[in-house]
Formats: sequence, structure tokens, C-alpha cells
Amino acid sequence: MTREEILQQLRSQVKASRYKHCLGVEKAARELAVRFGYENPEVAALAGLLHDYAKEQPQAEYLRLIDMYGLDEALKDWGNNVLHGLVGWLKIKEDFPFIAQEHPEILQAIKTHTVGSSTMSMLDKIVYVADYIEENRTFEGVDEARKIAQRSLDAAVAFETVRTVEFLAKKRVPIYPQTIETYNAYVNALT
Ligand code: DGI
Ligand code: FE
Ligand code: FE
Ligand code: FE
Repeated sequence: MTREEILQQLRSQVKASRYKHCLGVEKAARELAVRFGYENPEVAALAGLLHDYAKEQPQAEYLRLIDMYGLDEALKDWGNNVLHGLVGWLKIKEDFPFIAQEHPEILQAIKTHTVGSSTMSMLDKIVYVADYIEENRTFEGVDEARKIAQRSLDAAVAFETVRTVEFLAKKRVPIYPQTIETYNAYVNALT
């Protein structure tokens, strides 16, 4: 697939504001990859570009993927915020077969881009952080996150995870267990 074909496919699946966010994450991921010496910045950029490809799928599509690929039934109790990565990566695998063949690490990074994990690869961290600090983000605290991401990828993961857990607890919404595992694994990296 050419870049133009990838962009067209992405644009057909998400609204304009999310498309713009995806282009921002593509750029931020490429920059983080160069800054922290990730071996293939263009792989990081492609992971960033496609990370939210499945964000606007109906719940029925996540249910189809969970059944089709035999994922944990307990996932069905969660909504699109949690599922667009944890389940949505399978849609990316279906719609962009060259990625699974050439760069399966991209699918792994997209899978964990929302909830993280206790064992994140450098690419996982790059996409997780790029999603949070890309140039179109305007929330309170984003400048501090960008500043931390100038010096340490692990500290940026920690900062983002602490802020996300605080945000979710303040809203009184359920926190996915893997999000708490990420918190426990990285909270001490925030120094
Ligand atoms: O898809 P984006 O909006 O670009 O960002 P994201 O994929 O990092 O997060 C999407 C939303 O999911 C965001 O509002 C925070 C929320 N979220 C993250 N972790 C959890 C969560 N929501 C619940 N309920 N539980 C979580 O553990
Ligand atoms: Fe997302
Ligand atoms: Fe995120
Ligand atoms: Fe995103």
C-alpha cells in the first residue's frame, strides 16, 4: 500500500478531527523515535498514524472481533475507550495485512496504546506517549508532559499514566486492570 492509500483508508474510518489527531501522533512518534534512538522512526510513525484507526467502530464490531479471534469474554463489558486498542488492533491486522507480515510490532504498540502494560517495548512507549503529547492536544498538563518527554520516555509514560488514573478516578469510571498494572510498573519512574 502507498502512503496515499493508507491515508485514504484511515480517512474513510474516522472523523476529520480524529484524522488530524492521527497525523499529529504520526509526527510526534517519529520525533520521539529519533530523540530516543528507536531503530526505525518510520515504523514508529506508521504505528502513530494508525493507532486510532478502530476508535469509531460500533460495539458490534468489537464483539465480532472478540468472538472471531477467541479473546477473553470479559472484554465485552468494556466500551470503545478501552477496546479500540485492545481489540481494534485486530481490525488493523485485517485491513492492512502488510503490517502483520512486515512489522507485527506495530500491532503490539497499537494494542497497548490506551492502557499500556507492565512490559512495554520502546515502540509501545513511543506510541503511548505520542498519543498524549501530539501538537493538537490542549488539555491541562500537556505542556508538562511534553517537557518530560524531552528527557525521559519512561518518565513520560509514568506521568501520563498517573494523570490518566487520576482523571478516571475523578470521573468515577471503572479502570481497566491493565491500566493499574501499568501504573504500578511505572509510577516510580516519575523522578
Ligand atoms: O483514543 P484517544 O482519545 O486518542 O486516547 P486513548 O486511546 O489514550 O484513550 C481514550 C480514552 O480512554 C481516554 O479518555 C482515557 C480512557 N481510558 C484510558 N484508560 C482507561 C480509560 N477508560 C477506562 N474506562 N478505563 C481505563 O483503564
Ligand atoms: Fe486511542
Ligand atoms: Fe493514550
Ligand atoms: Fe489517540
